[in-house]
Amino acid sequence: MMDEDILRLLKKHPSTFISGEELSHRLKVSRTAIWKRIRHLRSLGYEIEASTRSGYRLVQSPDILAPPEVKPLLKTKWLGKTIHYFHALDSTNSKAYDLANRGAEEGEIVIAESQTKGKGRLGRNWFSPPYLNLYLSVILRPEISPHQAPLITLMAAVATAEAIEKSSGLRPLIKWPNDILLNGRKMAGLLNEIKSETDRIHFIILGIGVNLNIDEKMFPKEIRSIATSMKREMGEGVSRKDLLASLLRGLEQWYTVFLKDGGNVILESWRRWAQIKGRRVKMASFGETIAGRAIDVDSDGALIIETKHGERKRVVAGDVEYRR
Ligand code: BT5
Repeated sequence: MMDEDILRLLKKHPSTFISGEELSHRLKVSRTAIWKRIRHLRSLGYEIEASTRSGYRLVQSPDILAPPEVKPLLKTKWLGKTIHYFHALDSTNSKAYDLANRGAEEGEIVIAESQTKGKGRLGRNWFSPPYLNLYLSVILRPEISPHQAPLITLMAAVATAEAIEKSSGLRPLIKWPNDILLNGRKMAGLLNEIKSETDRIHFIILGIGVNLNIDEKMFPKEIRSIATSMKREMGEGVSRKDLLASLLRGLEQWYTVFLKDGGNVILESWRRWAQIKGRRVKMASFGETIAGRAIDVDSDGALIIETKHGERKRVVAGDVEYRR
């Protein structure tokens, strides 16, 4: 908490110094404790001028997603009140899974500025360079049956699409089950991991990666033609922390609705974002290839496809290709 308090006081008077004595008086801690926190803030990238005579002055705040930058923007009741923040992690999902296993509570979140082993589905990789994008994992402990868990993925997709639209005015398309596309390219991906028993969920880790301020040329060659970012689509960057705050607010609202009223409202919204009915699709699912027209998603979030022989197939997981 103290970092946020110090920054709040420094930001109040951006061009003037505030003495160590005043800070220590206001926050009721020693001047040495203040100095230690200032050193910590500097290590996070805050440029803070220190003078023995006059005290401290904030020269510049870094564009980072550290709690002191994010918390003042949060408009949530419980989601994101505890933020586990890292410069680098192997994967925010792995970290969140670990924390949840040790008893972390619903609503705690993990954020990293970069990931060395960002995870996609089926052992695939999520490209996660530092300080440009969003890599977020949310711990949820819903009291629902495990077969309803896919609805949480649909919910996260809706919240992500909405947050993207709010901050850019662009209208993304949700591609079942976990992609957010703009002009046919992937801007965001979702990876949910569950720990459950047959009839009970211990926790769900909601992993969300959104490409925000990365330049097209920075994408590795293999994905350059299939990936996009907010910057590429808009021609300019966005505030990562504003987008994060708006995403967390949306997630909290949708999750509350889901727990209270069930999945129908989410499915209705999801259908508007996904426009899936009647699309020609080809799917690979558990070694089988299915081609046909998408009919809809069912009440558990599974995709229903009608093959050219008129046979209806229900698919719970897999990779979809949209065909013209
Ligand atoms: C996904 O998998 O789309 C899930 C991505 C989830 C990433 C988040 S970041 C925070 C959290 N912590 C994690 O460790 N993961 C989650 P999938 O549908 O399997 O797509 C993976 C494929 O997308 C790769 O094989 C590439 O082709 C492509 N890809 C990789 N990095 C990308 C990027 N940054 N942007 C767009 N496409 C990418």
